[in-house]
Amino acid sequence: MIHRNLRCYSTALRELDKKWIQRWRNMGPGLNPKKFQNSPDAETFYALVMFPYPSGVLHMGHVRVYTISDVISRFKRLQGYNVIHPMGWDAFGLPAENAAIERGINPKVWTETNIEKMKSQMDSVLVDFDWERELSTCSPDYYKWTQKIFLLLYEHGLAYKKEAEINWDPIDQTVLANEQVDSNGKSWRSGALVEKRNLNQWFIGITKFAEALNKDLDILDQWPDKVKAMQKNWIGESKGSQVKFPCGDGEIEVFTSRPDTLFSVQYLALSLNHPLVVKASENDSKLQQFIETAQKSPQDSKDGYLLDLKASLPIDTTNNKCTDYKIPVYVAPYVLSYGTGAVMGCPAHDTRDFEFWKVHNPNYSPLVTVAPENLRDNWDLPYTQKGVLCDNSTITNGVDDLGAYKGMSSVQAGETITSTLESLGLGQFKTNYRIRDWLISRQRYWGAPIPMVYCDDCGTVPVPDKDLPVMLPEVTGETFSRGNTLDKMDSFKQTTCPSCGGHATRDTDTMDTFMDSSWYFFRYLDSQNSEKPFDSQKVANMPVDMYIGGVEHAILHLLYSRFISKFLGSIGLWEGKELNNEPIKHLVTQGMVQGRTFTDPETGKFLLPSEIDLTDASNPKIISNGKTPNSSYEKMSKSKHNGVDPGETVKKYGADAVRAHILFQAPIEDSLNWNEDQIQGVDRWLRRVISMTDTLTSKEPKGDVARKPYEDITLNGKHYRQLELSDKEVELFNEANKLIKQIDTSINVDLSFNTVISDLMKYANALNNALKSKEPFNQQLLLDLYQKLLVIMSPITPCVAEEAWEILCSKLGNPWTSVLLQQFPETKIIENDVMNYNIFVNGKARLVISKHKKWFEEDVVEELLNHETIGKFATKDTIKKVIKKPGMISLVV
Ligand code: ANZ
Ligand code: ZN
Repeated sequence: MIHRNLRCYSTALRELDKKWIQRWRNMGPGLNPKKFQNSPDAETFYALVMFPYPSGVLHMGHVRVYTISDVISRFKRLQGYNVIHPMGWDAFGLPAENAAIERGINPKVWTETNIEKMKSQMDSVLVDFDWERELSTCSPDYYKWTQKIFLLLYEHGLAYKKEAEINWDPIDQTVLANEQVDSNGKSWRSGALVEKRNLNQWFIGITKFAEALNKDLDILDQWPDKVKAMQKNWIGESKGSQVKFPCGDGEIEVFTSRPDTLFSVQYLALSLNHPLVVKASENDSKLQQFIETAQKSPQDSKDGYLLDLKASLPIDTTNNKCTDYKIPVYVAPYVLSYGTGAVMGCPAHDTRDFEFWKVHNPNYSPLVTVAPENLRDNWDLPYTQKGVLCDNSTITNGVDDLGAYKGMSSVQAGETITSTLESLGLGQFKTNYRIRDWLISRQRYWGAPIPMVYCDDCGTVPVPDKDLPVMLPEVTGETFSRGNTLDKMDSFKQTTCPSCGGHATRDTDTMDTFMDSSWYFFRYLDSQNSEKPFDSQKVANMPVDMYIGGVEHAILHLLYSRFISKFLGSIGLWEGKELNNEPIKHLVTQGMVQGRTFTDPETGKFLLPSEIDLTDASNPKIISNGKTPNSSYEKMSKSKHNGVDPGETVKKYGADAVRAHILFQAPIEDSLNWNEDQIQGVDRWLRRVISMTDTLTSKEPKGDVARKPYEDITLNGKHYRQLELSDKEVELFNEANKLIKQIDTSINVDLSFNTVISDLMKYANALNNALKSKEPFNQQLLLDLYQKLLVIMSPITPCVAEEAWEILCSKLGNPWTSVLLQQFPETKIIENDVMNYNIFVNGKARLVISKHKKWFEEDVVEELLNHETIGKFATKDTIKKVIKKPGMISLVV
């Protein structure tokens, strides 16, 4: 009798984990809750959790997010859905390659070992994934299809090669990702000052989808606003005009969001790689020097280099001194290479332009052409708001004469100016996007090879489908040295041209790992397909119903996933019309797990837990000197000594308690401050729930209590015709049902699991009080409510629920079937149906009895005549008339 051992509960709860993991695993297919499916035509719920990088260690952040998705999945299954809850591995990437370089381990072996470790750690927290759908992005039968998707992009003109700037580490002779360059512009590994180099790289044309990616954020009504705002900002839609400034024989085209400021232009600025700059630098060594320095060092927005070029305004207003004014042209690193790579400088109306102008032309004041409508109010330069077009007659430093434009509002002027430009062939309305095409080439070994070959005769040739995948060659630790590993492996690099059969070389770069993760949620639905990435029929359950993961992926991963899904939809690989080919209906971002962090108040050094005396948790002391350390909650990390090992915690308290604790501590979007003291409360609750089986089954059913009649009720699927409940019982029944209803809402509407746990605790308390109460409670009712409690707890604390369920079954002599196979209980509230009836005989009140409120509709006379009090005043023969109303029966004799 395991539950008796629960006095020493932490050991016993841990034993429950082992017992049930074993039992569930060994159950036959029909009964096995892990394999359970609701009826085949039940609705499907696709619960997706961001797949991890297989680092080999599961941290508390993982445990939190998997617990959330697991609990949601289990609830959905209880509520009749067929749930898809897959897991896989985002297995390409740098750490594996670094392990190979540092320790000579084969990245593949390293990755596979880590996957096995993490899988068993996931098991130990009872997370129930569909392992038959498992995928790993580094396995050839996955990356074959990543390569195929690349080729599809290429076929549709959405993959192209272009020279691009990369971060080059001159010591390690390798390309670095932006994240590997620190804030001082140095390599994270070698410490070398990182250089910019131009390499021929593959780009994916995400900008062609910019408009849709921006617009469709509006239909994602179940995404956090915060995430949508970040995506919007990243895409950076800007409505404005494209304007051509005549310059020499040609024109310089700029994009501006403020065409109304055209007449305030005092200079133009070009990006470092603008074609005119490239041309000018050919015989200008000073300019070359300027460009080189600007590329190396972090960019100062006030840097500039004056070119030997003059431009003029494209529109001539009468007597406008601007047209005489020859506009200087600068090269300025603050102008980025997106849009047209050129900016019109309006010192009076733009802060950056104002600062730039002050440095380069301190003697010329900014030229004002837009001013607030009410000039009497104070206003400063730069005046960056919209307003009214004004000239010198109204403001100092204004333009001499704005002609017809004078007095127009910014909006009106912007439209008029752009239309005029359009008629002159010197401009147009334009929507611009800040997002740039996606550079996917990585000079790295551990990634999916880019399936392209280069032939002297045929040029760039895609690898034909029949030759996919382009396999990563096997390596040993020694294969790695400085530079690009694949580029140095001739066996890989040298190949034959698929088109002419002559000699060719392979592309030796691999793809950005965001390519791997941009489509994995499709593959889960058809993970064994050896013919194509996935079958359109098989992915009918897309879009994903709920996607749970970290907010750190709010921009890139989610944007790339949305883009690739839209692309795959646009070429008919799947049917996602319902949501404009958006892959994710509901996005949930979970908060961080933070650990208690101690630092020395004098040195600021992070202290080890072993250096702190926590006898009084609210008043910690540094053991060595008795001083009070600074204490805070911060993101768990090794360097801060504030991490908590999930394995240890599960060993100590059992997985159920850890899961419930995690959910209980904070709403899922908030950060969770890990405070183990509070697991005790959860433990007590779980212990109490199991121990209730004792009282429930040992108590003699108390009969013979005066009960009030009650209509039929259905409990736990069983129908009780004559169950009679006392007021207290109705109260308990109603409380339990209200809580169930509330829990249902918390799960399905609010996603508020901390309140689910507190409601379950309230429920258990109410039941426990009833069990302990002197007043008798109907045994059947208590059993039913208890069973419902276990069913609702089972998604969160499966072992405790299953254990109690089994004990109950055995004590009641019922055969056991897993609690995990039950259904979420229906709820019902019993209205208080009982009321007092006044019984009158010939107008005199003779009796008060409590009856069902509909009792008066029945044939009450016979029952009344049999009552000893009424029987004294009336008999069958003397009755003349009966008046029946709710609460009142009047007999006239
Ligand atoms: C003149 C002007 C006057 C501007 C003014 C703004 C205010 P958003 O809407 O954020 O995209 N710009 C255009 N291309 C650029 C580039 N390649 N690199 C850096 N800056 C660039 O911003 C659009 C504005 O950013 C444009 O409008 C342009 O400056 C600048 F009172 O033109 B504006
Ligand atoms: Zn060829």
